[in-house]
Amino acid sequence: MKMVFRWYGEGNDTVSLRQIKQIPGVEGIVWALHDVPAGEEWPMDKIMAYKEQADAHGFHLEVVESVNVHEDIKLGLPTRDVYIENYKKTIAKLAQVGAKTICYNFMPVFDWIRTDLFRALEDGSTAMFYDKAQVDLMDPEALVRMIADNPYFTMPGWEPERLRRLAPLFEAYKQVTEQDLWDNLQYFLEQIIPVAEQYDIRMAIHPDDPPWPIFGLPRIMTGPDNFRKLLKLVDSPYNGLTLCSGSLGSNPANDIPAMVREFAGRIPFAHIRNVRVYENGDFIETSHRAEDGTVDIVGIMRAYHEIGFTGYARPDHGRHIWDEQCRPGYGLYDRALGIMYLWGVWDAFQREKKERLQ
Ligand code: DNO
Repeated sequence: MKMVFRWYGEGNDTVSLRQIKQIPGVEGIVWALHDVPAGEEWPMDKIMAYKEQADAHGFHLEVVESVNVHEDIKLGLPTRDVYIENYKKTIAKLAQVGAKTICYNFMPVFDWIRTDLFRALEDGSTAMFYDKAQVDLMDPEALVRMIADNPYFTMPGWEPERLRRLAPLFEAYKQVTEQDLWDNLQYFLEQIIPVAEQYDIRMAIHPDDPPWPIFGLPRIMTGPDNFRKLLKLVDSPYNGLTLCSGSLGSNPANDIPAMVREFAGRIPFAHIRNVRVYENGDFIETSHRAEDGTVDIVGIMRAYHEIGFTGYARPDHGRHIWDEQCRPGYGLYDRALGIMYLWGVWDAFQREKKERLQ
C-alpha cells in the first residue's frame, strides 16, 4: 500500500507540503490543476510548477485526482470528440511527470454533494452531513436558484464552471437515460484506455457520492453490479476503480471488503474513510476509526492486506477538529489521524503475517 495525501496546491489549500511531509509514511501528493476547466488540455508549465514543488519536498506526482470529464462527453454530444482529444493530450503530458493513476468520475452535473458542510458532532468537532429527505424532496430548479443566489456555494473539487452551467445542463440531461450514460462512458473509455495503456497510466473511476440517483439525474457508479459492468466495458487493467469506502459506505448494502476481494487487481487507488449512516438514510462523516461509523474500516484493511494491495491509498474527508480552519473535509489534523489509524491496522496485519511465516 502506497500512502498519498490530497493537496489542492499553493494558495489554494490551508495545508502546506511541509506539514504533509511530517505525516508518517506519505510518499506522494494527490493533485490536479483545479483552475483548468473540464475539457481543456492541461498546460505543461502549470504541470511543471507542481512538479517543482513536489520535488522540493520529495513527493511524487503519481496520482492525479481528478482530470474531470467534460459534460458534453457524459451527454454524448457531437462536440465530445474535441474534449476527448484534449483528455488524451493531457494523459500524455501527465506521463512526463510520472503519473501512474488518473482518478475521474462520471457523475452528471454534480460531483459529490452534502447538505451541511459543518454539522456539529457530539465531541465538539464538525463534519459534513447529508440529509437524504432534503435532497430527495428538493426540486432541481429550486436548487439551481439557491446556488445562483449564493455566490459562496461550492464544493471542494467541483469546477466552478459546473455551477455556471447548471440550468442548461439540467435541461440537456432530461433526454439522457441511464443506458445513454453507460453508452457515453463506453465511448469515452474505448478511446481513452488505449492511450492510458500506451502511457502506462491507470484510469480509476470514482463511485458516485452518494451512490444513488439525485435530482432525477442518472447515476451509474453505485455498487458491485455496476463495477462488474464497467470493468467489462473495456476489459483492460488500465480500466479500473477508485474504491471509495465513504462514498460506497453511505449505502449500507454495499459490502466493501467483498468488493476489495472481488475487484483486486483493478483497484489502482483506494479512498479510505468512514461515515455513520442513520436509519432514515442520512449520513455524517466521522473519524476513520471503525467504531465511530458504520463502515467496517478494519475489515476493509484486512481485505486490502489479504489481496496484497500495492496500489495507492489516501485518507479521505475528515472532521474539522482542534479549531482548524480548512476546506470542508480536507483539513490536516483529522486526515493525519486517519493515516495513523490506517497504518496502525495495516502494520498489525503485516506483523501478524510475518510471524505466521516464521
Ligand atoms: C471529494 C472527492 C471527489 C472526487 C471526485 C473524483 O472529496 O472524493 O470530488 O475527487 O469525484 O473525480
